[in-house]
Amino acid sequence: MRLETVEPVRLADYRPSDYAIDTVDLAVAFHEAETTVTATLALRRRDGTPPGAALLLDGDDITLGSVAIDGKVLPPETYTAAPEGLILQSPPADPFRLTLVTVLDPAANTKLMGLYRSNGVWCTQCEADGFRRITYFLDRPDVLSVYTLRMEADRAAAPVLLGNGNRVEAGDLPDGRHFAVWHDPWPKPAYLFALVAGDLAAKRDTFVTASGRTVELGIYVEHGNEGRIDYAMDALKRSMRWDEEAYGREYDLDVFNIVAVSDFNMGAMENKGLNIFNDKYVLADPDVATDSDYAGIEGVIAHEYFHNWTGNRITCRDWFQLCLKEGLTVFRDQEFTSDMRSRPVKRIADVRTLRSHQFPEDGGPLAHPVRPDAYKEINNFYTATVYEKGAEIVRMLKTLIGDDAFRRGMDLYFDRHDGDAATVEDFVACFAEASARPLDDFMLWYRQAGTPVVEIAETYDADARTYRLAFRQTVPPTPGQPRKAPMVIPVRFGLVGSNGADMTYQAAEGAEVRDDVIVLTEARHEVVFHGVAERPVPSLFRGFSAPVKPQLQSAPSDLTFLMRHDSDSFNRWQAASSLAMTMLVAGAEAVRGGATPRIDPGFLDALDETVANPSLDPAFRALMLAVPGENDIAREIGENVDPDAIATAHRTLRAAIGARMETTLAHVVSDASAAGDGPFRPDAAGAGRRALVNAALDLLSATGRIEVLEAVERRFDSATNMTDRVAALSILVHRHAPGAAAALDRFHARYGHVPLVVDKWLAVQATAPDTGTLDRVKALTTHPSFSFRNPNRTRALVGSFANLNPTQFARPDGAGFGFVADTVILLDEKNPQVAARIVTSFRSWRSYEPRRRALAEAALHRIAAKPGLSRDVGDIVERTLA
Ligand code: B3K
Ligand code: ZN
Repeated sequence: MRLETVEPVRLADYRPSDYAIDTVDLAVAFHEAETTVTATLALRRRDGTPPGAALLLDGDDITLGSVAIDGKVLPPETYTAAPEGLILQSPPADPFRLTLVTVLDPAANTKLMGLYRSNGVWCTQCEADGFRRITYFLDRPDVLSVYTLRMEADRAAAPVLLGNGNRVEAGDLPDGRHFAVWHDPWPKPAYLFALVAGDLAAKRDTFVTASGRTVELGIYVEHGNEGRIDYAMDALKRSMRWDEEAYGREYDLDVFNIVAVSDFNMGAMENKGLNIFNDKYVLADPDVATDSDYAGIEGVIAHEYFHNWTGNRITCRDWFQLCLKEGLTVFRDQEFTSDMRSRPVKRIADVRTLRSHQFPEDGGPLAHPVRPDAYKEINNFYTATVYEKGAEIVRMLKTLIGDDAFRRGMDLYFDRHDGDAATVEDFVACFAEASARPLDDFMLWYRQAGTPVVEIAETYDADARTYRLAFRQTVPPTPGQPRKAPMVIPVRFGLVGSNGADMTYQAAEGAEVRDDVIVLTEARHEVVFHGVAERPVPSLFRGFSAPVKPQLQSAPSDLTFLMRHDSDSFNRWQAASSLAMTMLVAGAEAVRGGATPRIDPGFLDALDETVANPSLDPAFRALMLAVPGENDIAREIGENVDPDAIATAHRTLRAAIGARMETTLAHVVSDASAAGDGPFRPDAAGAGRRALVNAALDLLSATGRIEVLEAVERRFDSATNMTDRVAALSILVHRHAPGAAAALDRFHARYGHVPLVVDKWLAVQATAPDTGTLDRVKALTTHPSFSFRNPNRTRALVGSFANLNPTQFARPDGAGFGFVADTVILLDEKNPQVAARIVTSFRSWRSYEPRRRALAEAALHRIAAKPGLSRDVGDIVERTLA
């Protein structure tokens, strides 16, 4: 495919479909060799469609059996059928029933879109455009229909038959076959359709809603995983309760099922009443899952469940509005986790993710607005920008209008748009109405790509007792958007006095200043605070109140002061992070010039004091110890990047922390072992304690002392949970401990039969920062535990290598780029969506130093030149090179 020839779909061209489909009746017959689907669609002209207007249905790789209208088979000359679409030239003027028979081969469907087989289980993935791989359809989110699904299969091969909605009938058929009928009363777009047929184990439970209805819950997994469902079930029930309490949203069907499958392109899918999950986000027990796996399960279960209202009951008019459901639902799952765990720790974690995933996207060739205005391949727009920046926009709305108006706006949204396929304008209008604040200027956040930079300068006038903050914002140019207008930026702030407490002031002018929020609306503001008793230390963008890059030339002493005293935990962490970043950027520069990086002893003192402070949450202390990563430093440097110099600076700082804080870190470790493990609990407190100890060990080992590595090896063998075991393994491998190779073998011997744990084994090896890694990764592609057919395995090995091993991916000889390009070319034949994701690891290629830049560019051109490249990969490569 030559991608230049693919016409983009444009938001400006949106118009409703000519026809509506009120009901869909599907009969699916599963057989080992093939699956037949008989779809009967009740079609009707929409108002304004002239009688006889041609009907164009979407298709993708469809093998058609027959077409009938109102029960009469159509002669072939009355329609045009191709794998990618069906055209009825002159359909009946009155409502009619169109019956389509299609024949599918799910086992051959390696794209994992539409109906496919995962480890013997038939399952579906229809978002964004997979339903058209099952039958011809108006496959767009604004066509809502009521679905009834009848499935029949061999009872032995597929004792479990699940669909959306409620099960209304089931029974036996001759020849060992059986059937089930599912009906979903809620009209929905095709992307929310799902079915599952297979031999699965289940755990059942019930949930009683606030209004007293009992909902049957089921979580289905492959046999052998029955013992790993409890945590997911608990997370589901907590999510259901939380949505009632926080948003007044109750569940609306008699059953809610979750199915975990092992081959899945992304995390999970919110199909109505039948969520289908990547098993990584369901299965857990302490022996196989880490604390971050548990947190991931809790967050994704909540996210998909919350979609029942934000996504399903209110869906999107078109795919440009994707952030309407995704940004909002990410915001809701973030809030859920904050309520379940620690709010500041969750906020820091989310901001780290935003910076590591969204900022590079926003600052590179793939930058796009949270609501894009054109796309060639919609599946490439399930991005950090749509999801994470989309969530930041909702958070800013809340900060701007306040908690109460935000809640009223949400209520209004649910009330007014229930059952609709809505737009971002519909959503924002509810908040403008609820708060009586016009939000037209705020809409820019949806339209303008790029991360705003906010430069800040401060002056204190002791005689006049005034304190001035001068703000200047610029939004960098991004593809297709050379010039930008100023954005509405809420700056949550405090003026911290010398006693560490927030100071009061008498008045503020120069911008809208409300309580603890300054609202910037212009390119420049000078905000003057009157009656300020002493020069304050400014604490700005508390809680990261806007997704921007603040630039304030703070004295290091101001930052260490905030590290110690800021009442806002996020900014305590941010102060440490900013100080470390300044040192790391200068350090990388020094290394390139042949000098040694300089470490600020004041930073080490403040860090030591914080980490030694037993009154602070261990999870927070662990985050304080996590200095910015190599990719973060590269992003900050921005151009002429040399990953090796960055890695050296990074290593030097971590070794300095390990050496200076040895006593404190050793105490952290010994206190924890004195306290003993106790029974494993995957809660925030337990996870925080483990995170702190593992961060301490990691830094102690950065000094390279052999006793530390020996202690880590003992810990590896005696660990009672996967968090500690894999943390130890990673230290051993990444620090080239003498026992590393043997530890890897012992790990595989113990867990080789648990695929999700094999992923950890693959990732630890793929992220080792040494020159032998590439050969090892290549060898692992032929290991019996690895398969390119499985997206989790592929991401664990190749994705980790490309995204989390900056020096080896960007080897100066280009072999890392070359390997990833080869993999993409190979994988594109089987699974274009997964391949396209991997190509995005090249998105920052222009910021490398010239030699690596040329090598990365050549690798990209090699992918682009592959004949028959998928639209998914072609689109990413084309935009990356543009
Ligand atoms: N809505 C799905 C993502 C679908 C991705 C399609 N390529 C999962 C989620 O965001 O909840
Ligand atoms: Zn989602």
